[in-house]
Amino acid sequence: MVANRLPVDRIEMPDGSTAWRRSPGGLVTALAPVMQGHHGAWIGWTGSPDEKLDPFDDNGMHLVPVMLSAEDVQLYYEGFSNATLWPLYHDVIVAPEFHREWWESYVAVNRRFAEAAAEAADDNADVWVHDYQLQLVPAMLRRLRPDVRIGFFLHIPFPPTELFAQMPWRRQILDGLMGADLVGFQRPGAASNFARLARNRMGLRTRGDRIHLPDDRIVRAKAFPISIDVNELESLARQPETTARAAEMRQEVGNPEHILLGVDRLDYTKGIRQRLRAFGELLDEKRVSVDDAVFIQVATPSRERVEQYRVLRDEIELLVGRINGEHGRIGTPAINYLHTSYSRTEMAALFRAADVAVVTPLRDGMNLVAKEYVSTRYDDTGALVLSEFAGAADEFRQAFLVNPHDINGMKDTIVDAMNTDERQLGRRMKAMRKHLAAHDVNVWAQTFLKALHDED
Ligand code: GDG
Repeated sequence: MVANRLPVDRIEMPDGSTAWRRSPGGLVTALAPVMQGHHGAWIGWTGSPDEKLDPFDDNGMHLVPVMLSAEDVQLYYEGFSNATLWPLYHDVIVAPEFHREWWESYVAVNRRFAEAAAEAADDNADVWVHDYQLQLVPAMLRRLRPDVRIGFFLHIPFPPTELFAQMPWRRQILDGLMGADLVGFQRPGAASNFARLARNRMGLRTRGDRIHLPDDRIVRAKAFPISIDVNELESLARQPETTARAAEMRQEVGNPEHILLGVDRLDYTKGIRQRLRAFGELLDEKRVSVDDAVFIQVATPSRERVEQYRVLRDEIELLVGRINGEHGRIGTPAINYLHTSYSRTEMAALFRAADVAVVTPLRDGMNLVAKEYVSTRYDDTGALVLSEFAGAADEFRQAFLVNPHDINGMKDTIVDAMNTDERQLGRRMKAMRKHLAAHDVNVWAQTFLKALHDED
């Protein structure tokens, strides 16, 4: 496995020493058993700059740290990954910045990851490379180790060709990805964007999901929609402590008839502003009142050293302040805004407390929060308002689908979700839960790994 981050977080022990704890999150949960079963190595950064560590074993996995200097973090990670690729691949919601020194750092760091992978992989190993930070690794690794089989999975969207074409280093990125045997995307549309580039920019022949390279090699490009560890969150949600905590949360916000919930990294792709504006206007128009509806917005701190994220935080906090100032009362704010990170158990309780989950990204590869909310609704209650621009919308056709750019449409749909009767909501939720149960993250990982070995 090759990913920007290792699947562990460092924790400080009381005696001042450090230990490692498995990071939360579906990807790690899904892949840890696969890795343990295969004595696999995981190559990635520890998350602290300038730290040189030898490989070590943890939880049955062999972890191989890749060093990033403070300068690499600034240029490769915060720069090229998060201020060039991230906005470009998310439909240019903010303008991507193109800086040659960021690119040079991206190339150098990708080479470091490829070399570490080349060294760690057994003969004829399967190597699975993850995400936009490491798009050059497949070709670099193939040059070093022609014997290994290489899969690549992109967790974020892959943009339409017209947007991708802005990238000054578009050819190098396509060449990098073409080093893989299998390139996986969240949605079929992303795979076709990639195939179209292969035809139009690289002059390659494509047929179905197969791209034919001049050296007779075949690269396959296909959708593998990611999922979550359904049982993990559902069993947390079913615990009596969680039920009690959810009831307590409802009490704490004044026991309103409707609790609406948003949970996102504080990121401009998530449509937080649009959804809060919609809620604010519903209050302005008296279609909703603070007596019967409260919005809880968890905005997890994210990428705080990147300028665009600081600007976004100010904008959202201005908007929350304005709405609360206009519509809140003592002890009853219209929006409970929480710029912090919660434990998994608190998250499960929040999902249980919420009548309506409002998930409105302007663009999102998948969006796991939508799946997590559904996984906690074991009694088929609750409503999911979901953006058409999230990958999850391909699977959750029974959600209350919205276009987050259309504020009026979003207002109507939110009101509709709040007022739909229980039976109707139950039918919708049941259908979504059925889909989710059959498509959890283990199925995703197994399907990808099997496809990596498919010859046809
Ligand atoms: C990228 C793609 C794709 C959030 N706040 C807290 C917390 N979270 C957890 C959520 C969820 C995860 O973080 C966020 O996942 P998303 O999928 O919603 O979004 P990205 O971080 O942008 O992820 C996305 C994903 O990769 C996987 O391929 O779906 O499209 O952008 O699991 O629950 N978790 C805890 N406390 C918080 O405060 N514990």
